[in-house]
Amino acid sequence: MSLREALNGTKPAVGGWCVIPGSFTAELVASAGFDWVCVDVQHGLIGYQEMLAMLQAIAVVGVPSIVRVPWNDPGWIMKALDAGAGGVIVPMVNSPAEAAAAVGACRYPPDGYRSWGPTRASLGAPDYSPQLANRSVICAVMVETVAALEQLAEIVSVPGVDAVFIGPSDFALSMGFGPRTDEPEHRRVLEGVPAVCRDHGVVAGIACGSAELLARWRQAGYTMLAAPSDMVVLRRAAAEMVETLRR
Ligand code: 3PY
Ligand code: MG
Repeated sequence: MSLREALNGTKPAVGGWCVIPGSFTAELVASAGFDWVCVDVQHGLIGYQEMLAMLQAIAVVGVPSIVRVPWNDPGWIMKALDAGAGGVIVPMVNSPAEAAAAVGACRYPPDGYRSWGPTRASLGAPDYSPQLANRSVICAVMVETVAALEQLAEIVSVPGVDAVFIGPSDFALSMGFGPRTDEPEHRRVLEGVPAVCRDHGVVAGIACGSAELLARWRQAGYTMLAAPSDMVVLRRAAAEMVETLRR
């Protein structure tokens, strides 16, 4: 199944999230049954070579992959796509112009300005072409500031924006709250996002720090739901194990 099919299915698509560098953890996360897996090169401790090996490991399992690039940087977006990511999550997209720049980096001309060189992306795909890539690659733009949210309708109207991905922590900071806030106003505003996305045929995604938050955001209408990262899962499980053993 392609990333696009996974995100546009009838059921919400739950994603695994990798911040630990290494192909084995990526393979492990991909094998857990998630609908898609993100390799996080923004806040994850992952460099380009590790990202490549992780994309290979995820592909072995047969799960769609997406890379969160470090920034809205065409060089990084194109390198992640050339390495075979099914799409990119682009941080801190604060205006329609920035969304258009992110989309343009994902699409070959005439739809964008992606440079030709699908080194790994075209492997095993004899029919790979600019048109096919333009149709299949997912461009998810992160809305994670008050300024971006104020322009949400304009951002989702940019042709080629496939998904909006909310960063609740950066959004909280931008509202003047702490990164793990549960302020009603933060929640209320984010609950309004899926309807705007739906009206424009754009997928609504969000990062979820816990299973409880994932259930909350699914209830609110988000359909691209990122589960807590490999690091969070491991840290919590290890702490629980130590606590149980010391009782
Ligand atoms: C945020 O919450 O700001 C994020 O980017 C989550 O990954
Ligand atoms: Mg963020």
